[in-house]
Amino acid sequence: MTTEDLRLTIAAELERTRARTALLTEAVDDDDLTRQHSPLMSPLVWDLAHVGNQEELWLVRDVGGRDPVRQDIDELYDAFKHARRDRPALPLLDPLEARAYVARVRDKALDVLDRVRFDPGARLLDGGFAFGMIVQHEQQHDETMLATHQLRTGSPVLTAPPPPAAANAVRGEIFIDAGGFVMGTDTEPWALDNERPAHTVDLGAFWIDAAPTTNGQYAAFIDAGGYDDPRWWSERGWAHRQKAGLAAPLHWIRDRDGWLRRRFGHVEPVPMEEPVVHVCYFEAEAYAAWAGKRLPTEAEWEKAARFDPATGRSRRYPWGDDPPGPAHANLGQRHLSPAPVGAYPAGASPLGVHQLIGDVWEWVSSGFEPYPGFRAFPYPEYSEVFHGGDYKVLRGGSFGTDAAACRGTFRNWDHPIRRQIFSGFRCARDHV
Ligand code: AVJ
Ligand code: FE
Repeated sequence: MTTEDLRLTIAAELERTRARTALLTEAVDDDDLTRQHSPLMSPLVWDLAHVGNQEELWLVRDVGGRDPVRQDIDELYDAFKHARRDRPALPLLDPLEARAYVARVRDKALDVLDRVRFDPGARLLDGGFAFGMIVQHEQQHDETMLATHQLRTGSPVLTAPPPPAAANAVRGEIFIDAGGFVMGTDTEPWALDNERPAHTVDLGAFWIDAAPTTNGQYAAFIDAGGYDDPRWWSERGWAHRQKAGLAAPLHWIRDRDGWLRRRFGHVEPVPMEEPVVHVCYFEAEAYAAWAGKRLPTEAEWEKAARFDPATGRSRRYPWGDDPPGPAHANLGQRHLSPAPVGAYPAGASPLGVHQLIGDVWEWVSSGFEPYPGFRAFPYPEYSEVFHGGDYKVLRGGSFGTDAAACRGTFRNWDHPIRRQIFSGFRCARDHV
């Protein structure tokens, strides 16, 4: 790509991303923007100004070397200074001020983009990385804001066409033979520090489900008394299940003749062919044990998603190296729910594993730890400070994840009790 093409690509990505942010923050009134919809989430107006503040810090001040726009508010929008539950009480910018602030920062960032030289010697700019990082950061907060929308009560404000139907439901397991594969990347230009470096991992043979666990399968676990049987739960999982009173995925409602769910303000029957969403790690782990299986490790998940047995290469995505299109995966808030299993045959891996990318984030059994040779870049607060903490990895992105923030190598993480995120899972088992 020429420098001019890179500039145009970045400008288009920044603009496309800001349109999503605008949609999520203009769909509700000022009261909904400034109130807290859950103690787990920031007020939407905090996410909005925080996105602008990160853009100011990295693109305007660091890359551009420009004077600060609003240095006085850095502290308010530093995620490490104030817990989410405390953010509504801060003297935040109001919606009008926040919108003006992010627009002012964007003007300056675009001016920096016009003049910047993408010197391959400057690691922060190589391949446009700093801009890519800021695009991904905003998209990640957009997904967080979408989760806040899901927690908001009241009538629906977001609309999108339903996801595609499945011509053939996908069932069963896929065998992945023993052998090494390359995990992580050195070449993906916008890959974040935790996806690097590429390294070979040797794995034994295993089986992995061809599709994520569906609502129907999960409902069978509930019907079988899975939530009341400590045999299926880890010790921590059972303690949490008891304390939190877990009995079904978040947003499910028991009805006389089945299950309903609340989805972005709509109440509807739970679609049994869709991947289950809004379950925590402990619920995923319990379901897998009940099914006589286990969760895949992070390496197993990535091998299933990227390894091409014909070439021995690791692909960027299950379907190949092309960026995600609408036929490959349910990404980018194009739809406001996961799609039924089998809805994306064009997105399957060479071995026939479906819907690894998009639909639901998939809990894996691994904790969030650095790859061998990891180096924090460009700042330890993105990944490094979370290593060794109480976090489980999630892979593959959800219907609310943008393609810019999703790859075969992309790593997300959260506390094992969290389920307000768009989290589901698929099962695996040893080959015996
Ligand atoms: C990688 C999704 C866990 O949302 O906390 C946003 C991404 N980092 N701002 C998060 C992130 C800084 C992060 N996750
Ligand atoms: Fe952030």
